[in-house]
Parts: sequence; structure tokens; C-alpha cells
Amino acid sequence: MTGRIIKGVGGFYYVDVEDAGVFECHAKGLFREQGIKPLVGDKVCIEQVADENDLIGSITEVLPRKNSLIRPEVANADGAMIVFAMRNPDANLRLTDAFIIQMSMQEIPVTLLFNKKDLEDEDGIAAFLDAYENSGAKCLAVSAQDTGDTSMIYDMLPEGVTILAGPSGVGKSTLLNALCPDAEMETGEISRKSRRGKHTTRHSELFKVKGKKDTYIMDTPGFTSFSVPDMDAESLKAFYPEFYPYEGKCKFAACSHTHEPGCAVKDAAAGGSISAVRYGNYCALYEELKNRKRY
Ligand SMILES: Nc1nc2c(ncn2[C@@H]2O[C@H](COP(=O)(O)OP(=O)(O)O)[C@@H](O)[C@H]2O)c(=O)[nH]1
Ligand SMILES: [Mg+2]
Ligand SMILES: [Zn+2]
Repeated sequence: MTGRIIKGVGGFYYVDVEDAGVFECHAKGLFREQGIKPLVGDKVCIEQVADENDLIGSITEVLPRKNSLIRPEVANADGAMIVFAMRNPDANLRLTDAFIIQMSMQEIPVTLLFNKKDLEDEDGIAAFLDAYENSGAKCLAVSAQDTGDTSMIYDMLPEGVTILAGPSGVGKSTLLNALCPDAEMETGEISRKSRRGKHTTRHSELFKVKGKKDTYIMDTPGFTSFSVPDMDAESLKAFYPEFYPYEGKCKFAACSHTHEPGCAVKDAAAGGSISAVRYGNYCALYEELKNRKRY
């Protein structure tokens, strides 16, 4: 049988096999010897052990991975949804850019969900969408409390694993509950406080999306301290598709698009052809990479 690892806890892997259920599995010693550590998201072959009425098995093979991420630790991500609140809490868009960049490095398509649209006026919503229009990410203004919006998101979910990420309080659990009622995630201000501590050690887990074949959502705790992946600062511009039309048009060939005179990108941002938000994020992340200690 083949299935998908949805959770790993205390040496056991929980493998969801379509139409059969979730098997509690050991990974054979083979993996320790060969240095393969099964990950949440892995497609695996399992064989049932003991009685065929017991959902207990053993992983015999990890199928080839499409990709694997360290943070969040997951294999075979097919998409990522980044949730931000347009208000309450205010969006930290530098974090958004850093996350888009990490996903782009792995060629994982990103959807940006600007949530709590009920708290923002039309102009405010348009400003968010305009800023990311040419970022390469798909952008949607939604409310996780609106069933019309959540069913639209449901329809969009690709087969496979979708990573759900975003800071605290933006509506991730509300959305997850709408898409996967079995998840029964706690939501809201109070529950979040009472969970502190316990929450930080929580394991990453895939939640099955009902009614769609082999479709899962992965909740990713601990996203707030996220930053731009390590790279040469000069490589950063490759992650800003908005800049592409202006490449080669700056006064200096090796323009970083930050401080140089005669910079076509900087001029475009000042003139409004490139989003000032995105350009500002670029400059801040560029500085961060320049100042980062590298070994
Ligand atoms: N006004 C408004 N509040 C929302 C929306 N989505 C979630 N919330 C509220 O925002 C708070 C945080 O939501 P929660 O799902 O726990 O966020 P999480 O920390 O990202 O999991 C809760 O009080 C939710 O009821 C929305 O679309 N509009
Ligand atoms: Mg939550
Ligand atoms: Zn330039």
C-alpha cells in the first residue's frame, strides 16, 4: 500500500492511506542505516503488520521527493498559502516577501491571502492587491469567516500538500477549520494565550481536506521569526519579477537598485510603476543580507 505521512510523533509515523485509514507505522531500521529520515508529506510504501483489522504498519520505502523544506519541515509541498490580516494585526509585508522568496527557491507556487477584508475599505484592499500584483504570487482578499470565500479557497487547493503559514492572529486556524472541519483548531485571542508554551512544541501535521483526493493542508506554527533565506545580497533582485523590465537600464551595470544614481528600478518605484511597498521591502532585505554574518 502507499500513503502519505501526515504526522510523526515519538518514533511513530502516521500514514494516511486513501480509503483505508491512518496507519500507525514504524520506519524500518533500513532508514536509520541509509540516513533517510521520513518526513511529513512523504509518500511511502507500507506493509500492514499484525491483524488486518488493526491499522498498524511498517514503512518499507520512501518514494522520491519532489522537494523538501527544513522550515517548516515537510516533503513534497505542492503549494503555499500565506495568510496575512489587512488589519488587526497589521500586516508585516517584509515577512511576506521573505516567505515568498523561500517558496520560490523551491519552485513552490504561492497564494497570498489578505484576510479580514471585512475590516478594510475598498481602497485599502486595492492597495494590498496592487502591491503584490506583479510579485509572482497569486493574491486574494478574503474573509476566513465568509463561507463564499472559504469555498473558493477550497476549490483552488491543488492535489497534494499545501503549506499554510502566517503570523499569529491573522485567521489561519479559522481558515483551517473551514477547510478541514476535523482539524478542530482553537481560534481567537483567549485560547491562544492559554495555549502558550504548549503551542511552541506542537508537531507539524497534515490535515486531510475532505472530498478532495490526496489533498492536505499543513499548519505551520512558529512562523513569526522567519527571515529571508541566506543568499548573496546581489541575488535578491532575481526574486522581484517587477524589476525584470528595468534590468540593464541602470547607469551602472552592477547596480544593486538601492542607492546608485541613475537607477531605473529606483526611478520606477518613485514614479509608481513598481510598487513602493515591494521596493521598500527589497531594500530592507538587501541591507539585512549585506549585514548578515556569513561563515
Ligand atoms: N473580522 C475578522 N476576524 C477574523 C477573520 N478571520 C479570523 N478572525 C478572527 O481573528 C482572530 C484570530 O483568528 P485565528 O484563526 O485564531 O488566527 P491564527 O492565530 O492565525 O490561527 C479570531 O478572533 C478570529 O475569530 C476575518 O476574516 N475577519
Ligand atoms: Mg491558530
Ligand atoms: Zn538599478
